[in-house]
Amino acid sequence: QEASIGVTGLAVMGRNLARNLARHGHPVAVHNRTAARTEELVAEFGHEGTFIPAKTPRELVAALRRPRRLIVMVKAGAPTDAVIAEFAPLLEPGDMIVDGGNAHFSDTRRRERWLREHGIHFVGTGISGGEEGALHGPSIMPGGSAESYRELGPLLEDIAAKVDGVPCCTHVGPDGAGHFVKMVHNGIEYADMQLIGEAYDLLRHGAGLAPSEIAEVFAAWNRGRLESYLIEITAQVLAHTDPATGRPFVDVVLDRAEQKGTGRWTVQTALELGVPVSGIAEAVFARALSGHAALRRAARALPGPRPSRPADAGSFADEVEKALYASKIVAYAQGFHQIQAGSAEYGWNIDPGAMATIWRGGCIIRARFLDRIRAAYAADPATPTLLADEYFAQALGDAQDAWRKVVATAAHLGIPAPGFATALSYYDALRAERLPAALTQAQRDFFGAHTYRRVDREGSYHTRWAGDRAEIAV
Ligand code: NBP
Repeated sequence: QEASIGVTGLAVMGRNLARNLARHGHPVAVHNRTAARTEELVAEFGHEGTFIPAKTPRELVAALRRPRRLIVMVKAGAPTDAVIAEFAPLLEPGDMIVDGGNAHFSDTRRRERWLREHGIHFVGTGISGGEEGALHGPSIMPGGSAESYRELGPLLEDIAAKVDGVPCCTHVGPDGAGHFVKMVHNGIEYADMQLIGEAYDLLRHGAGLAPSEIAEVFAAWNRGRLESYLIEITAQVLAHTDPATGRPFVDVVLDRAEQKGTGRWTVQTALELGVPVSGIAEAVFARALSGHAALRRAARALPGPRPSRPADAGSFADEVEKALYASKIVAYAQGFHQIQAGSAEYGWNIDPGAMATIWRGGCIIRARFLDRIRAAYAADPATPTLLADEYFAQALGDAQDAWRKVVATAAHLGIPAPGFATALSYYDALRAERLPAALTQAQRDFFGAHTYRRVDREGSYHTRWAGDRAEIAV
């Protein structure tokens, strides 16, 4: 029997994707550098569907029906290049290599270009949802040629998560578009987690609630407009007691958040594109700060404010909910701005509303909220910012008093809330009639003759600051 598709790289992700494919009735050829993993998979889960084990890349390729479809699920970076170099000579024009790892989109662009010269479709694909998603239905973001999607799409849509019967998978755009969008997805995930962390911190150390009480607050929020996977698991984590000590679990975990790099890539790319993703940046920096043990130790004795408490924990929790919702709108709006900017820069023609649609299920940032983003782009596909959408503008307007109060309270109590604060600043900066950028540009002209433009006339000007201060047109 010929396999519909092959998977090489059978660690947690590859193994679960292969099982997902087999469970959906697709005969799947499986291969791993270390053959023991292949044997384990077949021995343990062989009953779930048709697995065709392969000991070598050549055997794997021989098991595939044409055009061949091969998913590579190995560690991102050099291992991906090594695997591509191994398989490419065994493939024929028209065959497809799907890289489901977390590759940097610029690597994907390079690999796509190279394989295209050999007639092979390279489909850099973002896959979100972790281990469980891979098995039960991830959110899938394939890039590559439209032609390859015609062959691959039905298979990928079959194993993707479904929301209201709609698969969480669509063709994102050419070459690196899929991995770019997956990168921004992860960046948004960083921002969302940071905002949730700040909400928790404010309720814990601002309102003095216990983790179990905060768990209830999050569980209640999860029944409202904040309903999402991240809020749901936050409630579960906060309700959990450490079996060894009987203490709240969150209190026995070292307060040092690690990162694998996709958040950092998002910010690096945003800097290059000139897109202000301040929410994602603050989240990446907050994780970095948490890890600087010596820095934190050195600063521990710095004075803080005199202790005081928000009067009423109940109404403060409502205000924090509003601040969280508003800040989340801003963080997502910034992420979607980056997607639109990347799409314009690389000519990908990405439909941002379609991204919101495929993130509604399967992935880590899945949320009811994404339906609102989908609707906003449906109403105005070319909108420069989600904040201008009628629903979001109203939600921000309704939240703003509470949002301001929460940011002020955080400052007053000495509780860091960089995510809430930067989101509010972004909101106020976009609203502002005039920005102090006028002064910045005047300073640039003063020290570097960088020129400026005027509000009342066309053209570029320079003032002779060091001399007679006369203005000259340049
Ligand atoms: P890992 O990222 O831990 O990679 C392990 C796999 O890579 C094994 O199959 C290993 O083979 C193979 N491999 C390595 Br390492 N070097 C190789 C080489 N030179 N040649 C051939 N194979 C090589 O696995 P994972 O956690 O399943 O993730 C797979 C990909 O999916 C990664 O890119 C990851 O970033 C991405 N991803 C992961 C998650 C998640 O939740 N874990 C979610 C979304 C995306 P071996 O068995 O012989 O050592």
